[in-house]
Amino acid sequence: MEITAATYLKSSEYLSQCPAHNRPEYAFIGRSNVGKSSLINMLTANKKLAKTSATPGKTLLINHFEIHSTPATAARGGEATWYLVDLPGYGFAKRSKTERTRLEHMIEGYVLQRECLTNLFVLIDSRHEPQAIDTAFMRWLGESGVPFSIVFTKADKLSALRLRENIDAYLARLAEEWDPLPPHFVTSAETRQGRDELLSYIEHINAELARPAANT
Ligand SMILES: Nc1nc2c(ncn2[C@@H]2O[C@H](COP(=O)(O)OP(=O)(O)OP(=O)(O)O)[C@@H](O)[C@H]2O)c(=O)[nH]1
Ligand SMILES: [Mg+2]
Repeated sequence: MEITAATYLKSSEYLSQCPAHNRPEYAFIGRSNVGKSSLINMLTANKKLAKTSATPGKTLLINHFEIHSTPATAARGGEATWYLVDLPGYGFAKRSKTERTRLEHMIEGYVLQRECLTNLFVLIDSRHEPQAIDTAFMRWLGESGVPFSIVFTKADKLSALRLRENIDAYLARLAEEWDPLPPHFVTSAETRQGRDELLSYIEHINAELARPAANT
C-alpha cells in the first residue's frame, strides 16, 4: 500500500468531539515516550505530521489524521480513506493526579466506545522487559474485547541479537497469558523497519472491511 495523502484533522478531548465514525480507524497507544507520534510520522513519511518530543507527556489529546492510500496491487481493491489516531501516553509519573485521571478517562472512553476503532496498536519499547502497566493494559483490552496488536518500537537502539532475545523473552512472558499471542510487529522510526509489514496489515484489514459482505 502507498499512502498518497496524510493530513491532520482535529484534536479532541472527548469522544463526542471526534470526527464522524465512518472510516476504519487505527490508534496508537502505550507508555509516554514509547514512540507513538514518531511511528505515525514514519508510517506516513511525514516527520512533521504528529508532534514528537524527547520529553515524555507531549501528546495530551486524541489526535485524528486522515489517510488516503492506494493498494500495492489492483487485486487488493481500490483506493481507501482511513484514520490514524495519536493518543496520549499512559503511566507518566510526573503528571498531577488530576491530569492523570483526566487522561485515563479520556483513553478509556475512547478505547471502549469508539465505534469505528478497527485495531489498537499497543506500543512497547523493545529495550525493556515486560512492565506490569503494559501487561495489565493488554489484559484489560482482552477482557473488554478490544482488538489490538503489539508494536515493538526503537529497534534501532539494540543490536540484532539483543533485539531478537528481548522480543522472544517478551513474547514468552505473554504466552503465559495469551493463546494465541496477539499479532506483533518490530519497528524503528529511525530506520523505517517494520513499515511495510504494518502498512500491509492495515491494508489487509481495510480490504476485509470494504468487502460487500461486511456491509450487509
Ligand atoms: N532511536 C529512536 N528514537 C525514537 C524512535 N521512536 C521515537 N524515538 C524518540 O523517542 C522520543 C519520544 O518519541 P515520541 O514519538 O514523541 O513518543 P510518544 O509515545 O508520542 O510520547 P508522548 O506523546 O509523550 O506520550 C523522541 O525523542 C523520539 O525521537 C525510534 O524508533 N528510534
Ligand atoms: Mg506523542
